[in-house]
Amino acid sequence: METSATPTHCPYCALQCGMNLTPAPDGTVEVTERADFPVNRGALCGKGRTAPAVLASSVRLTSPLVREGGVLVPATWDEALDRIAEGLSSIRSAHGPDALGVFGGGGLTNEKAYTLGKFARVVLGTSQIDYNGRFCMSSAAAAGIKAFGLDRGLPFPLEDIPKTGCVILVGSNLAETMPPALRYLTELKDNGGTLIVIDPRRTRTAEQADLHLAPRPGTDLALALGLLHLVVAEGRADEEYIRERTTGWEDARAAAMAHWPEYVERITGVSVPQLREALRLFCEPEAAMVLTARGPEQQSKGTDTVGAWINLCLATGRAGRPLSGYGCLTGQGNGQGGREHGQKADQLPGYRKLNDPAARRHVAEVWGVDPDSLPGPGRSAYELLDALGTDIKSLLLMGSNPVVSAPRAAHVEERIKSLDFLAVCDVVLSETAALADVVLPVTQWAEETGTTTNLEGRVLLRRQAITPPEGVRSDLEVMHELAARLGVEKGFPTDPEEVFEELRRASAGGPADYSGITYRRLAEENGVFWPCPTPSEEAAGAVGAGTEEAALDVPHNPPHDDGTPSVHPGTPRLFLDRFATDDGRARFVPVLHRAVAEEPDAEYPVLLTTGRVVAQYQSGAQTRRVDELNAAAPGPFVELHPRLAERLGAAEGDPVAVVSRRGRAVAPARITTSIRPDTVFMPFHWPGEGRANTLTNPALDPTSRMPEFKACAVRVEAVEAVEA
Ligand SMILES: Nc1nc2c(c(=O)[nH]1)N[C@H]1C(S)=C(S)[C@@H](COP(=O)(O)OP(=O)(O)OC[C@H]3O[C@@H](n4cnc5c(=O)[nH]c(N)nc54)[C@H](O)[C@@H]3O)O[C@H]1N2
Ligand SMILES: Nc1nc2c(c(=O)[nH]1)N[C@H]1C(S)=C(S)[C@@H](COP(=O)(O)OP(=O)(O)OC[C@H]3O[C@@H](n4cnc5c(=O)[nH]c(N)nc54)[C@H](O)[C@@H]3O)O[C@H]1N2
Ligand code: SF4
Ligand SMILES: [Mo]
Repeated sequence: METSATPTHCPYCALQCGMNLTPAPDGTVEVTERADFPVNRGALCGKGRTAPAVLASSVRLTSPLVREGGVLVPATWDEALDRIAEGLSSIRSAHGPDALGVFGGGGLTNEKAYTLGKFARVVLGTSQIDYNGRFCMSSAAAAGIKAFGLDRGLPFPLEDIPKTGCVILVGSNLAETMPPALRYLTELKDNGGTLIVIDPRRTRTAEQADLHLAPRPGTDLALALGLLHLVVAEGRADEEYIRERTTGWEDARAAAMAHWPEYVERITGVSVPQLREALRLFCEPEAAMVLTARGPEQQSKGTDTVGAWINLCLATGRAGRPLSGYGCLTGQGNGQGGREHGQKADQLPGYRKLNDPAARRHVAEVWGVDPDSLPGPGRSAYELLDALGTDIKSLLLMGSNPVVSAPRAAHVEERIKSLDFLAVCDVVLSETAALADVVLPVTQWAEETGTTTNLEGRVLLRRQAITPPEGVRSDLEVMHELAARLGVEKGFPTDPEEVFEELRRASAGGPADYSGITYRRLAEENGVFWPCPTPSEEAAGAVGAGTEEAALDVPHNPPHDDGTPSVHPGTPRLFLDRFATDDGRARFVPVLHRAVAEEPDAEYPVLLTTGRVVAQYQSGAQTRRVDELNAAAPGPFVELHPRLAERLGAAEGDPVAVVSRRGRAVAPARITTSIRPDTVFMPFHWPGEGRANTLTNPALDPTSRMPEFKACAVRVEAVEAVEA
């Protein structure tokens, strides 16, 4: 294993680019092109290319740490694990299981996410578990379930994009957040298709567009409704499709009719001719797609906003047809799989609902526990973080850095500090780990095997390429050891493939059915799209048909003599025959525009929106440890329009303060005409004075519980004026 190239995948974003890793004699690891993986065909962004830098033991944790006299000091694994087990049991005895919080991450492999959910429910008995994916694609997930009966980010592979006629990209800066995927949009244009980008900023992605619409942040819902109004007014609705494949059109149509183009122009700042042009480009070709990312989703009305874009697709017959559809560009490495297997507050593996009695029975049987012993749904991510130090007394954190990434971060930081006990598993001493009572150093991507599910719903095998440094253990080993110390000796294997075999059974018959997938298939087929049930289950046409044990005993068989496959091929394209609703029809959801939770006023006259830059990843815990990436993106900044800068008297590079009702952040000004004059933008990758999340508003979407990361009211000040 240590000498030849190992084909594997990047640790970072949901594209999960393929790469080869080769260990060098000096202990470093070389990344080389892996051309056989179709999603990126060898291309990588700078983060993926430099990812091995974070494997070096000089930048990471290699010993457990425990807090002694206020400071973190090295400890043995036994000391550290004992301390966590004691901390959690004493809190549970005093306050009950729901005093134990658990917070996971969409970067964790399927095996880890599955085990974490099981650990919370079976070992701790707590309902108080959620994860950072709530901050990511949860609004799109909620809208997808409402409309289609199923949430898989993209219902088609990326390779379909260049073949469609028009793509509307809503609030995605793909050129910076998934650079190798830009190729699909370039090919679309080369093939004669058109690209429409909707973003308040003229981003590198918007520069590629045939048409760029720059709405005010937080007004995408009105924009989509205005387009739907025009669909009706211009007679562009596909009546036959609406009749045959959907329900609920009348109500959705009536709601849209209240959104006149001129009214929408006033709300969004996008002119009526631009709206008409966008609709023409979308409707003229035979096929078209709408893709959303965090821009429209991270809003306190994100679910309705995505619902409005789906309505547009349904009204024009552009869903569940070849080369047409709505898709969400999921973000984290395992952003898709991480939301399917039970680290979400209301969820059991296989994308089952925790409050569904049949789901509880099925999963409890796989886990060998009484269904009644499983707790009910808990709180959403922000609500959980907000409750720390009140009824939640301890937190076990794996795969997130909320001190930097949570909304209203100063408050969240203060809540975390008020805990009786905090345990963090991480590869580096993140800003959140630095606050812990116990820190456990864990293995990462190249040092362990596991599966992830990329933004297309393609389940992938990440292979171990190198031996981990001495002193670290895997997250699975941590949960195994803690379970044993808390009295659960069985059911927490440390071998990822063994966990995956159990996950197959737990997911069998659920919406995200992985039961027909094996490690062997993943290796041989370069990924398999879910749902992938076992053939017998499919033949029976029912979920959970037959005894699962027997049904799952599928070797990697060659096709039958008549050529039919003996294993399910997986499902690259969803909904072509029917949607995943009871009646097989997609549901229109009637939605009306509403304002952002915090409208600008005299005191806070400007809108702040937040997002990413190409060279840093998320809270920066990993990428801020890579010299090359820091050179490219050394720190935070405030992007603002020359007119706003002039009013402040701020020149390029001058420190400016951005102040919201939650707090104040200071960062250098970056002056550009590419942003609306009424809006400022900050990336959220840094802690400290320039932390964007000091400012953000935790107003939550009523359905998805997504915070409003993309719009809050602020004022911008020249720093001298304040300090003087
Ligand atoms: N370099 C890098 N790549 C990443 C990540 C990273 O941290 N760094 N993170 C990964 C993850 S987890 C995710 S979720 C994805 C996110 O990927 P994206 O969604 O592409 O990233 P963002 O920069 O958060 O937001 C995209 C765009 O939304 C725009 N926007 C802001 N407000 C609004 C609005 O109200 N409406 C509209 N329409 N647009 C708006 C912003 O100007 C921004 O250009 O990226 C993944 N890839
Ligand atoms: N203002 C603003 N805030 C945002 C967003 C925004 O657009 N604007 N976007 C939101 C979104 S979409 C997301 S996804 C979140 C992401 O924000 P976070 O949840 O903070 O995500 P990361 O920074 O990726 O944190 C992952 C942590 O887990 C560690 N880690 C990596 N691999 C492993 C592993 O295998 N095991 C363990 N135990 N640890 C590991 C990393 O070192 C890091 O400390 O931020 C959200 N916050
Ligand atoms: S685009 Fe995403 S998956 Fe690909 S190399 Fe960059 S961070 Fe890694
Ligand atoms: Mo994300």
